[in-house]
Amino acid sequence: MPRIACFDGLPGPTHCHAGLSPGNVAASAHAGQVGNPKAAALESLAKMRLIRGLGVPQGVLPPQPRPDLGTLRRLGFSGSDREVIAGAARTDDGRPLQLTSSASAMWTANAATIAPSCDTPDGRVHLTVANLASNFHRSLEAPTTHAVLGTLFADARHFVVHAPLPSSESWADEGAANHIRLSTSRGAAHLFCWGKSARGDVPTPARHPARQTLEASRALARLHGLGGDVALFPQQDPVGIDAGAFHTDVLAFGHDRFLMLHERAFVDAEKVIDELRARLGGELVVALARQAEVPLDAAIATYLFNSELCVLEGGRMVLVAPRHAEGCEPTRRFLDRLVAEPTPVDRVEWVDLSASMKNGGGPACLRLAVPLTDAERSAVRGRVFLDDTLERELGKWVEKHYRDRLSLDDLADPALYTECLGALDELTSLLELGSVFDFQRSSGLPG
Ligand code: SUG
Repeated sequence: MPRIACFDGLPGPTHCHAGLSPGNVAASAHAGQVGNPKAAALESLAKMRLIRGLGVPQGVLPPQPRPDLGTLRRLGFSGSDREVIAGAARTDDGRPLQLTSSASAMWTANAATIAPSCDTPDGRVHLTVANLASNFHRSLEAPTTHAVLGTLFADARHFVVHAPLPSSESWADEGAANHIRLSTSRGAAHLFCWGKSARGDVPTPARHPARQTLEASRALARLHGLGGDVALFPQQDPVGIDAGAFHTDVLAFGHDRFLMLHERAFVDAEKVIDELRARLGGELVVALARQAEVPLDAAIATYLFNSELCVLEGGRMVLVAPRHAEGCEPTRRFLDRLVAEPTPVDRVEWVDLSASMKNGGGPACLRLAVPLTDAERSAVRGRVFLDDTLERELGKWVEKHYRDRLSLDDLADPALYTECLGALDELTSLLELGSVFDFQRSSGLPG
Protein backbone atom coordinates (compact mmCIF):
# COMPACT_ATOMS: atom_id res chain seq x y z
CA MET A 1 0.00 0.00 0.00
CA PRO A 2 1.20 3.53 -0.70
CA ARG A 3 2.13 5.84 2.14
CA ILE A 4 2.38 9.59 2.03
CA ALA A 5 5.66 11.18 1.01
CA CYS A 6 5.78 14.93 1.61
CA PHE A 7 7.32 17.30 -0.92
CA ASP A 8 7.79 20.70 0.67
CA GLY A 9 8.37 23.86 -1.31
CA LEU A 10 11.25 25.94 -0.01
CA PRO A 11 10.37 29.62 0.37
CA GLY A 12 12.46 31.41 -2.26
CA PRO A 13 15.01 34.26 -1.91
CA THR A 14 12.36 36.80 -3.01
CA HIS A 15 9.86 35.96 -0.27
CA CYS A 16 8.16 39.26 0.65
CA HIS A 17 4.75 40.62 1.53
CA ALA A 18 3.00 42.20 -1.43
CA GLY A 19 -0.65 41.47 -0.62
CA LEU A 20 -1.26 39.82 -3.95
CA SER A 21 -4.17 37.50 -3.11
CA PRO A 22 -7.61 39.04 -2.59
CA GLY A 23 -9.54 36.98 -0.03
CA ASN A 24 -6.37 35.78 1.69
CA VAL A 25 -6.77 37.61 4.97
CA ALA A 26 -3.24 37.13 6.34
CA ALA A 27 -1.57 38.10 3.06
CA SER A 28 -3.66 41.27 2.83
CA ALA A 29 -3.02 42.17 6.48
CA HIS A 30 0.76 41.97 6.08
CA ALA A 31 0.98 43.74 2.71
CA GLY A 32 3.92 46.14 2.60
CA GLN A 33 5.74 44.71 5.64
CA VAL A 34 9.42 43.89 5.32
CA GLY A 35 9.85 40.16 4.72
CA ASN A 36 12.52 37.78 5.96
CA PRO A 37 13.21 35.16 3.27
CA LYS A 38 16.02 33.56 5.28
CA ALA A 39 13.81 33.00 8.33
CA ALA A 40 11.01 31.62 6.13
CA ALA A 41 13.36 29.11 4.49
CA LEU A 42 14.97 28.07 7.79
CA GLU A 43 11.58 27.61 9.45
CA SER A 44 10.48 25.49 6.53
CA LEU A 45 13.63 23.35 6.81
CA ALA A 46 12.95 22.92 10.53
CA LYS A 47 9.45 21.66 9.73
CA MET A 48 10.87 19.19 7.19
CA ARG A 49 13.32 17.95 9.83
CA LEU A 50 10.45 17.44 12.28
CA ILE A 51 8.34 15.52 9.77
CA ARG A 52 11.29 13.36 8.72
CA GLY A 53 11.91 12.68 12.41
CA LEU A 54 8.41 11.21 12.58
CA GLY A 55 9.45 8.65 9.98
CA VAL A 56 7.63 10.26 7.05
CA PRO A 57 9.57 10.32 3.75
CA GLN A 58 10.33 14.01 3.30
CA GLY A 59 11.26 15.53 -0.03
CA VAL A 60 11.99 19.09 -1.07
CA LEU A 61 10.99 21.08 -4.16
CA PRO A 62 13.03 24.08 -5.31
CA PRO A 63 11.80 27.67 -5.42
CA GLN A 64 11.23 29.16 -8.87
CA PRO A 65 13.38 31.79 -10.60
CA ARG A 66 12.10 35.25 -9.67
CA PRO A 67 11.47 37.88 -10.81
CA ASP A 68 10.08 36.10 -13.84
CA LEU A 69 11.77 38.14 -16.54
CA GLY A 70 10.26 36.09 -19.35
CA THR A 71 6.81 37.26 -18.25
CA LEU A 72 7.98 40.86 -17.88
CA ARG A 73 9.33 40.76 -21.44
CA ARG A 74 6.00 39.37 -22.65
CA LEU A 75 4.39 42.39 -20.98
CA GLY A 76 6.54 44.69 -23.11
CA PHE A 77 9.47 45.51 -20.82
CA SER A 78 12.59 45.31 -22.91
CA GLY A 79 16.34 45.81 -22.97
CA SER A 80 18.91 44.18 -20.72
CA ASP A 81 17.78 42.26 -17.63
CA ARG A 82 18.57 45.34 -15.57
CA GLU A 83 16.46 47.56 -17.84
CA VAL A 84 13.53 45.13 -17.77
CA ILE A 85 13.55 45.15 -13.95
CA ALA A 86 13.91 48.94 -13.80
CA GLY A 87 11.06 49.42 -16.30
CA ALA A 88 8.75 47.09 -14.38
CA ALA A 89 9.64 48.80 -11.09
CA ARG A 90 8.84 52.26 -12.54
CA THR A 91 5.46 51.59 -14.12
CA ASP A 92 2.12 52.56 -12.55
CA ASP A 93 0.50 49.98 -14.76
CA GLY A 94 -0.42 47.27 -12.29
CA ARG A 95 2.33 45.86 -10.09
CA PRO A 96 4.25 43.72 -12.57
CA LEU A 97 7.47 43.53 -10.57
CA GLN A 98 5.73 42.46 -7.37
CA LEU A 99 3.57 39.94 -9.22
CA THR A 100 6.50 38.37 -11.04
CA SER A 101 8.68 38.32 -7.93
CA SER A 102 6.40 36.31 -5.65
CA ALA A 103 7.89 33.24 -3.99
CA SER A 104 4.40 31.72 -3.79
CA ALA A 105 5.55 28.43 -5.39
CA MET A 106 6.56 27.48 -1.82
CA TRP A 107 2.92 26.43 -1.24
CA THR A 108 3.23 23.12 -2.98
CA ALA A 109 -0.20 21.98 -1.76
CA ASN A 110 -1.19 24.06 -4.79
CA ALA A 111 1.31 22.47 -7.16
CA ALA A 112 -0.80 19.54 -8.34
CA THR A 113 -3.62 17.13 -7.55
CA ILE A 114 -2.67 13.49 -7.04
CA ALA A 115 -4.36 10.11 -7.38
CA PRO A 116 -2.46 7.15 -5.90
CA SER A 117 -1.76 4.09 -8.01
CA CYS A 118 -4.10 1.93 -5.92
CA ASP A 119 -7.07 4.01 -7.13
CA THR A 120 -6.32 4.61 -10.82
CA PRO A 121 -7.42 2.35 -13.68
CA ASP A 122 -3.88 1.98 -15.08
CA GLY A 123 -2.24 1.36 -11.68
CA ARG A 124 0.01 4.43 -11.97
CA VAL A 125 0.23 7.55 -9.82
CA HIS A 126 -1.49 10.43 -11.63
CA LEU A 127 -0.48 14.03 -11.01
CA THR A 128 -2.17 17.00 -12.66
CA VAL A 129 -0.22 20.24 -12.38
CA ALA A 130 -2.48 23.07 -11.15
CA ASN A 131 -2.98 26.02 -13.50
CA LEU A 132 -3.59 28.42 -10.56
CA ALA A 133 -5.51 30.58 -13.02
CA SER A 134 -7.33 32.58 -10.32
CA ASN A 135 -4.35 34.78 -9.43
CA PHE A 136 -1.88 36.12 -11.96
CA HIS A 137 1.20 35.73 -9.73
CA ARG A 138 0.31 32.12 -9.00
CA SER A 139 -0.53 31.24 -12.61
CA LEU A 140 3.13 31.95 -13.45
CA GLU A 141 4.16 28.90 -11.41
CA ALA A 142 2.46 26.29 -13.59
CA PRO A 143 4.99 25.82 -16.45
CA THR A 144 7.97 25.53 -14.07
CA THR A 145 6.05 23.28 -11.68
CA HIS A 146 5.27 21.09 -14.69
CA ALA A 147 8.97 20.93 -15.57
CA VAL A 148 9.99 20.10 -11.98
CA LEU A 149 7.33 17.45 -11.38
CA GLY A 150 7.91 16.08 -14.89
CA THR A 151 11.58 15.64 -13.97
CA LEU A 152 10.96 13.96 -10.60
CA PHE A 153 8.13 11.76 -11.80
CA ALA A 154 9.55 10.97 -15.23
CA ASP A 155 9.41 7.18 -14.85
CA ALA A 156 6.40 6.34 -17.03
CA ARG A 157 6.16 2.85 -15.57
CA HIS A 158 4.91 4.41 -12.36
CA PHE A 159 3.81 7.98 -13.02
CA VAL A 160 1.66 10.10 -15.32
CA VAL A 161 2.17 13.87 -15.04
CA HIS A 162 -0.71 15.67 -16.74
CA ALA A 163 -0.27 19.20 -18.09
CA PRO A 164 -2.22 21.93 -16.28
CA LEU A 165 -5.85 22.32 -17.32
CA PRO A 166 -6.24 25.08 -19.93
CA SER A 167 -5.59 28.33 -18.10
CA SER A 168 -8.87 30.18 -17.84
CA GLU A 169 -11.30 31.22 -15.15
CA SER A 170 -13.67 28.43 -16.19
CA TRP A 171 -11.12 25.72 -15.43
CA ALA A 172 -9.36 27.39 -12.53
CA ASP A 173 -7.61 24.69 -10.52
CA GLU A 174 -5.72 25.15 -7.23
CA GLY A 175 -4.31 21.66 -6.83
CA ALA A 176 -4.31 19.38 -3.80
CA ALA A 177 -5.42 22.19 -1.48
CA ASN A 178 -8.92 21.44 -2.75
CA HIS A 179 -8.66 17.67 -2.70
CA ILE A 180 -8.99 15.16 0.14
CA ARG A 181 -8.60 11.39 -0.15
CA LEU A 182 -10.04 9.19 2.58
CA SER A 183 -9.99 5.41 2.79
CA THR A 184 -11.14 2.54 4.99
CA SER A 185 -11.35 -1.20 4.45
CA ARG A 186 -14.51 -0.46 2.43
CA GLY A 187 -12.57 1.54 -0.20
CA ALA A 188 -11.55 5.10 -1.00
CA ALA A 189 -13.36 8.40 -1.43
CA HIS A 190 -11.93 11.44 -3.21
CA LEU A 191 -13.37 14.82 -2.33
CA PHE A 192 -12.83 17.23 -5.21
CA CYS A 193 -13.84 20.51 -3.60
CA TRP A 194 -14.70 23.71 -5.44
CA GLY A 195 -15.95 27.23 -4.79
CA LYS A 196 -17.60 28.41 -7.99
CA SER A 197 -19.23 27.07 -11.12
CA ALA A 198 -20.57 28.14 -14.50
CA ARG A 199 -23.87 26.66 -13.27
CA GLY A 200 -26.01 29.55 -12.15
CA ASP A 201 -27.77 27.71 -9.33
CA VAL A 202 -25.08 27.61 -6.64
CA PRO A 203 -24.51 30.02 -3.74
CA THR A 204 -21.56 32.36 -4.20
CA PRO A 205 -19.42 34.34 -1.76
CA ALA A 206 -20.23 38.03 -1.45
CA ARG A 207 -16.91 39.52 -0.30
CA HIS A 208 -14.04 37.39 -1.48
CA PRO A 209 -13.42 35.48 -4.70
CA ALA A 210 -13.83 31.71 -4.90
CA ARG A 211 -10.94 30.11 -6.79
CA GLN A 212 -11.55 26.52 -7.82
CA THR A 213 -14.34 25.68 -10.28
CA LEU A 214 -16.58 22.63 -10.20
CA GLU A 215 -15.74 22.15 -13.87
CA ALA A 216 -12.00 21.96 -13.10
CA SER A 217 -12.64 19.49 -10.28
CA ARG A 218 -14.66 17.28 -12.62
CA ALA A 219 -11.90 17.44 -15.23
CA LEU A 220 -9.36 16.26 -12.61
CA ALA A 221 -11.53 13.29 -11.68
CA ARG A 222 -11.85 12.39 -15.38
CA LEU A 223 -8.10 12.72 -16.00
CA HIS A 224 -7.33 10.50 -13.02
CA GLY A 225 -9.94 7.91 -14.02
CA LEU A 226 -11.96 8.32 -10.81
CA GLY A 227 -15.66 7.69 -11.38
CA GLY A 228 -18.82 8.36 -9.39
CA ASP A 229 -18.14 5.37 -7.15
CA VAL A 230 -15.21 7.20 -5.51
CA ALA A 231 -15.43 10.88 -6.48
CA LEU A 232 -17.53 13.42 -4.55
CA PHE A 233 -17.76 17.11 -5.38
CA PRO A 234 -18.59 19.13 -2.25
CA GLN A 235 -18.86 22.89 -2.54
CA GLN A 236 -16.84 25.14 -0.20
CA ASP A 237 -19.18 27.15 2.00
CA PRO A 238 -19.30 30.75 0.68
CA VAL A 239 -19.50 31.91 4.32
CA GLY A 240 -16.12 30.24 4.89
CA ILE A 241 -14.65 31.81 1.74
CA ASP A 242 -15.93 35.22 2.81
CA ALA A 243 -14.19 34.77 6.16
CA GLY A 244 -10.88 34.00 4.38
CA ALA A 245 -10.93 30.28 3.53
CA PHE A 246 -9.88 30.69 -0.11
CA HIS A 247 -8.81 27.02 -0.28
CA THR A 248 -10.55 24.01 1.23
CA ASP A 249 -7.44 23.19 3.26
CA VAL A 250 -7.93 26.34 5.33
CA LEU A 251 -10.98 24.68 6.97
CA ALA A 252 -10.72 20.94 6.33
CA PHE A 253 -8.22 18.16 5.90
CA GLY A 254 -8.27 14.43 5.95
CA HIS A 255 -6.34 11.35 5.18
CA ASP A 256 -6.86 7.65 5.54
CA ARG A 257 -9.77 7.13 7.98
CA PHE A 258 -9.66 10.58 9.58
CA LEU A 259 -11.38 13.80 8.56
CA MET A 260 -11.13 17.05 10.52
CA LEU A 261 -13.20 20.02 9.48
CA HIS A 262 -14.96 23.18 10.51
CA GLU A 263 -18.71 23.22 10.00
CA ARG A 264 -18.25 26.11 7.54
CA ALA A 265 -15.85 24.16 5.32
CA PHE A 266 -18.61 22.92 3.04
CA VAL A 267 -22.12 23.86 2.08
CA ASP A 268 -24.06 21.42 4.26
CA ALA A 269 -21.08 19.77 5.96
CA GLU A 270 -23.43 17.29 7.71
CA LYS A 271 -24.60 15.97 4.35
CA VAL A 272 -21.01 15.55 3.14
CA ILE A 273 -20.19 13.61 6.32
CA ASP A 274 -23.28 11.40 5.94
CA GLU A 275 -22.33 10.62 2.34
CA LEU A 276 -18.80 9.72 3.40
CA ARG A 277 -20.06 7.49 6.21
CA ALA A 278 -22.39 5.72 3.77
CA ARG A 279 -19.44 4.99 1.48
CA LEU A 280 -16.66 4.36 3.97
CA GLY A 281 -18.56 2.87 6.91
CA GLY A 282 -17.99 3.13 10.66
CA GLU A 283 -14.17 3.12 10.52
CA LEU A 284 -14.26 6.74 9.37
CA VAL A 285 -13.48 9.13 12.24
CA VAL A 286 -14.73 12.69 11.85
CA ALA A 287 -13.70 15.59 14.08
CA LEU A 288 -16.14 18.40 13.39
CA ALA A 289 -15.60 21.83 14.91
CA ARG A 290 -18.78 23.78 15.37
CA GLN A 291 -18.79 27.54 15.19
CA ALA A 292 -19.62 27.70 18.93
CA GLU A 293 -16.50 25.69 19.75
CA VAL A 294 -14.06 27.20 17.23
CA PRO A 295 -15.21 30.52 15.76
CA LEU A 296 -14.47 30.81 12.06
CA ASP A 297 -12.15 33.80 12.50
CA ALA A 298 -10.05 31.87 15.06
CA ALA A 299 -9.87 28.85 12.75
CA ILE A 300 -8.69 31.02 9.86
CA ALA A 301 -6.32 33.25 11.83
CA THR A 302 -4.51 30.27 13.38
CA TYR A 303 -4.58 27.92 10.36
CA LEU A 304 -5.68 25.15 12.74
CA PHE A 305 -7.19 23.14 9.88
CA ASN A 306 -4.00 23.51 7.92
CA SER A 307 -2.17 21.33 10.40
CA GLU A 308 -0.14 18.60 8.75
CA LEU A 309 -1.39 15.11 9.49
CA CYS A 310 1.43 12.58 9.71
CA VAL A 311 0.76 8.86 9.68
CA LEU A 312 3.31 6.91 11.69
CA GLU A 313 4.36 3.31 11.02
CA GLY A 314 1.40 1.29 12.29
CA GLY A 315 -1.24 3.85 11.36
CA ARG A 316 -1.37 6.15 14.43
CA MET A 317 -1.22 9.86 13.65
CA VAL A 318 0.57 12.99 14.80
CA LEU A 319 -0.77 16.42 13.98
CA VAL A 320 1.87 19.03 13.18
CA ALA A 321 0.02 22.22 14.06
CA PRO A 322 0.94 25.89 13.66
CA ARG A 323 2.18 27.52 16.88
CA HIS A 324 -0.51 30.19 16.36
CA ALA A 325 -3.16 27.55 17.26
CA GLU A 326 -1.47 26.91 20.61
CA GLY A 327 -1.78 30.53 21.67
CA CYS A 328 -5.48 30.75 20.89
CA GLU A 329 -7.85 29.38 23.54
CA PRO A 330 -10.60 27.77 21.36
CA THR A 331 -8.21 26.16 18.88
CA ARG A 332 -5.95 24.76 21.62
CA ARG A 333 -8.96 23.38 23.49
CA PHE A 334 -10.21 21.76 20.29
CA LEU A 335 -6.86 20.03 19.79
CA ASP A 336 -6.82 18.90 23.45
CA ARG A 337 -10.24 17.33 22.88
CA LEU A 338 -9.03 15.67 19.69
CA VAL A 339 -6.15 13.97 21.46
CA ALA A 340 -8.25 13.01 24.51
CA GLU A 341 -11.04 11.43 22.45
CA PRO A 342 -10.75 8.11 20.61
CA THR A 343 -9.41 9.52 17.33
CA PRO A 344 -6.35 8.22 15.42
CA VAL A 345 -4.43 11.36 16.53
CA ASP A 346 -2.10 10.61 19.45
CA ARG A 347 -0.40 13.94 19.89
CA VAL A 348 0.24 17.41 18.55
CA GLU A 349 3.64 18.84 17.60
CA TRP A 350 3.86 22.61 17.23
CA VAL A 351 5.75 24.37 14.45
CA ASP A 352 6.66 28.00 14.11
CA LEU A 353 6.23 29.20 10.56
CA SER A 354 5.59 32.88 11.30
CA ALA A 355 7.66 34.22 8.40
CA SER A 356 5.76 32.34 5.69
CA MET A 357 2.35 32.31 7.42
CA LYS A 358 2.23 36.08 7.06
CA ASN A 359 1.41 35.39 3.42
CA GLY A 360 -1.52 33.18 4.33
CA GLY A 361 -0.27 29.62 4.11
CA GLY A 362 0.17 27.16 6.99
CA PRO A 363 2.11 23.92 7.54
CA ALA A 364 0.04 21.79 5.15
CA CYS A 365 0.05 24.46 2.44
CA LEU A 366 3.82 24.07 2.28
CA ARG A 367 3.74 20.43 1.27
CA LEU A 368 2.48 18.31 -1.58
CA ALA A 369 1.41 14.96 -0.12
CA VAL A 370 2.06 12.17 -2.63
CA PRO A 371 1.00 8.63 -1.70
CA LEU A 372 3.76 6.33 -2.98
CA THR A 373 4.58 2.64 -2.66
CA ASP A 374 8.21 1.74 -1.87
CA ALA A 375 8.82 0.95 -5.55
CA GLU A 376 7.33 4.28 -6.63
CA ARG A 377 9.36 6.17 -4.07
CA SER A 378 12.54 4.57 -5.37
CA ALA A 379 11.55 5.61 -8.90
CA VAL A 380 11.44 9.32 -8.02
CA ARG A 381 14.36 10.99 -9.83
CA GLY A 382 16.79 13.47 -8.36
CA ARG A 383 18.16 13.69 -4.85
CA VAL A 384 15.16 15.31 -3.22
CA PHE A 385 14.50 13.11 -0.18
CA LEU A 386 16.04 14.55 2.95
CA ASP A 387 18.73 12.75 4.88
CA ASP A 388 21.15 14.23 7.42
CA THR A 389 23.59 15.28 4.70
CA LEU A 390 21.07 16.96 2.43
CA GLU A 391 19.49 18.71 5.40
CA ARG A 392 22.87 20.13 6.38
CA GLU A 393 23.64 21.15 2.81
CA LEU A 394 20.31 22.91 2.42
CA GLY A 395 20.81 24.79 5.69
CA LYS A 396 24.20 26.04 4.49
CA TRP A 397 22.76 26.90 1.10
CA VAL A 398 20.08 29.10 2.68
CA GLU A 399 22.61 30.79 4.99
CA LYS A 400 24.82 31.56 2.00
CA HIS A 401 22.24 32.87 -0.45
CA TYR A 402 19.30 34.40 1.43
CA ARG A 403 18.74 37.91 2.70
CA ASP A 404 17.19 38.41 6.11
CA ARG A 405 15.14 41.42 5.11
CA LEU A 406 13.38 42.21 1.91
CA SER A 407 11.10 45.19 1.35
CA LEU A 408 8.98 45.74 -1.73
CA ASP A 409 11.44 48.43 -2.85
CA ASP A 410 14.26 45.88 -2.73
CA LEU A 411 12.58 43.97 -5.57
CA ALA A 412 13.92 46.66 -7.92
CA ASP A 413 17.50 45.74 -7.00
CA PRO A 414 18.89 43.88 -10.05
CA ALA A 415 21.34 42.09 -7.75
CA LEU A 416 18.38 40.23 -6.20
CA TYR A 417 17.65 38.60 -9.54
CA THR A 418 21.23 37.44 -10.06
CA GLU A 419 21.39 36.24 -6.44
CA CYS A 420 18.22 34.23 -6.95
CA LEU A 421 19.41 32.61 -10.18
CA GLY A 422 22.84 31.85 -8.74
CA ALA A 423 21.23 30.22 -5.71
CA LEU A 424 18.84 28.14 -7.83
CA ASP A 425 21.61 27.02 -10.14
CA GLU A 426 23.51 25.70 -7.14
CA LEU A 427 20.37 24.14 -5.69
CA THR A 428 19.53 22.17 -8.81
CA SER A 429 23.03 20.64 -8.57
CA LEU A 430 22.49 19.74 -4.91
CA LEU A 431 19.14 18.18 -5.75
CA GLU A 432 20.47 16.55 -8.93
CA LEU A 433 17.62 17.93 -11.01
CA GLY A 434 19.61 18.82 -14.11
CA SER A 435 18.76 21.95 -16.07
CA VAL A 436 15.15 22.17 -15.02
CA PHE A 437 14.75 25.95 -15.27
CA ASP A 438 14.46 27.93 -18.50
CA PHE A 439 17.43 30.14 -17.62
CA GLN A 440 19.62 27.05 -17.37
CA ARG A 441 18.61 25.88 -20.83
CA SER A 442 18.84 29.18 -22.72
CA SER A 443 21.52 31.79 -22.43
CA GLY A 444 22.91 30.68 -19.09
CA LEU A 445 23.28 32.83 -16.01
CA PRO A 446 23.01 36.57 -16.55
CA GLY A 447 26.22 38.53 -16.17
O1 SUG B 1 -2.38 31.61 -2.99
N1 SUG B 1 -0.45 33.52 -0.75
C1 SUG B 1 -0.90 32.19 -1.21
C2 SUG B 1 -1.11 31.27 -0.04
C3 SUG B 1 -1.41 29.86 -0.47
C4 SUG B 1 -1.79 28.98 0.66
N2 SUG B 1 -2.03 27.65 0.20
C5 SUG B 1 -2.94 26.78 0.67
N3 SUG B 1 -3.95 27.19 1.41
N4 SUG B 1 -2.87 25.57 0.29
C6 SUG B 1 -2.20 32.35 -2.01
O2 SUG B 1 -3.04 33.17 -1.62
C7 SUG B 1 0.38 35.78 -1.03
C8 SUG B 1 1.58 36.43 -1.69
C9 SUG B 1 1.70 37.89 -1.33
O3 SUG B 1 0.71 38.52 -0.96
O4 SUG B 1 2.82 38.46 -1.42
C10 SUG B 1 0.05 34.40 -1.61
O5 SUG B 1 0.21 34.17 -2.78
